[in-house]
Amino acid sequence: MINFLKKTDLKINNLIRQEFERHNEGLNLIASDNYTSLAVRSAVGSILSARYAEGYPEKRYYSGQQFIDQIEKIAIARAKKVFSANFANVQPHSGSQANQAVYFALLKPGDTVLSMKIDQGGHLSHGSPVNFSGSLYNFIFYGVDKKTEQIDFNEVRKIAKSKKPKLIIAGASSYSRQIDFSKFGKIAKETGSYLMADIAHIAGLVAADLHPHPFPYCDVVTMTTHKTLRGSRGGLILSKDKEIAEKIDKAIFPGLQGGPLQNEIAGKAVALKEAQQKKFVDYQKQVIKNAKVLADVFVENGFDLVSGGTDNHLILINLTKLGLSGKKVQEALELANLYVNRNMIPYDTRSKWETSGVRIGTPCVTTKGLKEKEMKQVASFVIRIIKNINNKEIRRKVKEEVIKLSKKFPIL
Ligand code: DSN
Repeated sequence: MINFLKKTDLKINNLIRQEFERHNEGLNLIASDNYTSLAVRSAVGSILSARYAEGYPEKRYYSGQQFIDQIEKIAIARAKKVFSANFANVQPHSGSQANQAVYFALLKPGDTVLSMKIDQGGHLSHGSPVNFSGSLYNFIFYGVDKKTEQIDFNEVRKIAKSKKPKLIIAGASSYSRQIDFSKFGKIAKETGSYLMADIAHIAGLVAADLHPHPFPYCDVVTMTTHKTLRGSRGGLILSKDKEIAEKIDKAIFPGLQGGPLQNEIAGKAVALKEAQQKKFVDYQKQVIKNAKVLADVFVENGFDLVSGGTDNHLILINLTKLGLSGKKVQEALELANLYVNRNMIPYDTRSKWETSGVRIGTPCVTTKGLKEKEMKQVASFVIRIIKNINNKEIRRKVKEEVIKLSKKFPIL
């Protein structure tokens, strides 16, 4: 495939090649990234992108959909099976559009929604004032307990009881602990609210039964398919009741989107088949083990982790006592080919741009094949850079070691 590109567009071809090499000479520790299988990539790069297919299987606007329909039906069936859902919509182009569709289906502008504070683990599309969600709906927030840095269910219940939100959102983009959907479910029942789980980050762990499932506690579940789930880029919406599922289908099309990305849907179907295999479960177990090794080594070396550790695929380092910003650490690590993202920590005193934390995740390096032994090395690379933040010689040495390690585990 790449040979066609080389002939047609050398510039783009070279940039793709360089990006490929960057992955083989570095370690991607960004918690939301992952590498799909070549099978998923083949589906995504296939002829399927040629077609418009507005509508749903058996109810399309254009002819010639017999194979497209079968692919989408398989994706739907697999999504329902993997996540024990009654209904699935596999068409959202992204996680943000999946969330948008749920709001459009269940809410009216101005309705109250209770979600996790963005700077304590929540997501932009969970009510940030600079996002459509925060401008159209009345978002109110719960946070984490100051001491445990874990979700404070007393606070969730208290706010929910006094404000009676139409929707409660359980889900986060930088939270290293298990989310107790049953507790959220109880609260939502008490207050007559809809409950939505956004499992974008943990979808792979849920699929492998290594994190509690959001059903039967939630009415609706959204996710992206390209993070821990290791599928093509896109979103997915699951629901429990027919009435809600029908509203969501209408919200996606014709409400918000036009033609679905059938190539990405095929990639989702392939990933959902892979998610039912034992080696996927083994991979997810390793993702968690690797994150725990990182957490242990950081704690042994005197680092503060938000909530003290991890139950999932990520850790959040609190840099406050080191007097460093997340931005400074992210940039120093990048110079040694170690990729992380700066992240706010609960009750952060620095801005979103600077932050007092960095988020480190294990999905990519685990897909590459790194295990506990190598994760100890990875932790020591990060620690050496942070502890010698301005030392160019140490950075040069670490970079050499990173390249050596990464090259032992090439991506496909
Ligand atoms: N950008 C994703 C993340 O890094 O968590 C969320 O959309």
